[in-house]
Amino acid sequence: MPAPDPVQATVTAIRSMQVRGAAAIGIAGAEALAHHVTRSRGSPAQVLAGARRAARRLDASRPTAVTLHNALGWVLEAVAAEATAAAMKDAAKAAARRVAAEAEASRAAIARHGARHVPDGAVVLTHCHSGTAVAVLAQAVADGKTVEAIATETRPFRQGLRTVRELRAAGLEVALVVDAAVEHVLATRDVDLVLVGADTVARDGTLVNKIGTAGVAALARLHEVPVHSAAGLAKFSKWSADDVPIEERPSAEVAAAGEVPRGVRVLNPVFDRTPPDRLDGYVTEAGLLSPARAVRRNLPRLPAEEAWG
Ligand code: RI2
Repeated sequence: MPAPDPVQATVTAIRSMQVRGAAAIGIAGAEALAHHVTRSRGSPAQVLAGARRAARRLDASRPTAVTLHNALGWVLEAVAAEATAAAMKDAAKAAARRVAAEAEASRAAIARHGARHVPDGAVVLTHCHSGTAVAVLAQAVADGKTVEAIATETRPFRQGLRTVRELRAAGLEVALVVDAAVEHVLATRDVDLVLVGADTVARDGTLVNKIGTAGVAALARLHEVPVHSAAGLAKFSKWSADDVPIEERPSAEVAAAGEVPRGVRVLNPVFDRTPPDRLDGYVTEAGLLSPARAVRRNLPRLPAEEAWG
């Protein structure tokens, strides 16, 4: 029996949301690409061409989160810089290891910086599941603070259930609310901070994140509650906000067959765009920065598009 194709296995895992969360998708993509390169045969030109084809297949599996595109770009850059097939294979493996190590270091740095902006006794509203935002809140508790989190359910995939499990295990007081309760929560509770993750930060500082984020941020502005997004280098992108593709997932995630009458379309856009003027800042590896400063700092560090050929 032929060995399973590592690229197809990862594409399937990402498409089916077995692997989800922007950072995790990037790490999985880089590993699959490196695995593919180590198995490829032929001349250096053939290895590079095969790597680019595999990278394009992986890249299409979740179009919105730029972490995948960036991670694949870093591996391609490393492969393209070598002159022999053997060196390309070593470089791909090393680059994938670097992507994973940097993602871990990035999360730890963001947790340290972000926790400083979570006051003792704070009530923090969060949306969807972001491993990075969870790390910030867990760090605040590890620093000795008492923190209460209110997490949205996040229809239709209900990532909020994972958020409440992880936050509770980290020692926070936790409440779960349906997405439609956000305004009521902001109107009736002293919420100190809205903290979310990021899938992509566009070059004008627009945050592309789980569907509903833009509305949560608008309501937070109305109630004068600061909004932070936890976003490390791998989340930044040279794309303009309008060029960030918004993934549409299967309608069955929203309504099962037969639940709506024939002729009714069920739309399932899973991300939206929050303009930078609705954000107080990005918590990055360098601390809490305004959207403009965060972009200025991170844009020059992104992989060059030329690596894609
Ligand atoms: P971390 C998630 O998307 C959420 O939108 C979350 O804010 C983002 O990834 C970042 O997650 P999905 O994969 O990288 O659940 O902080 O659609 O873990």
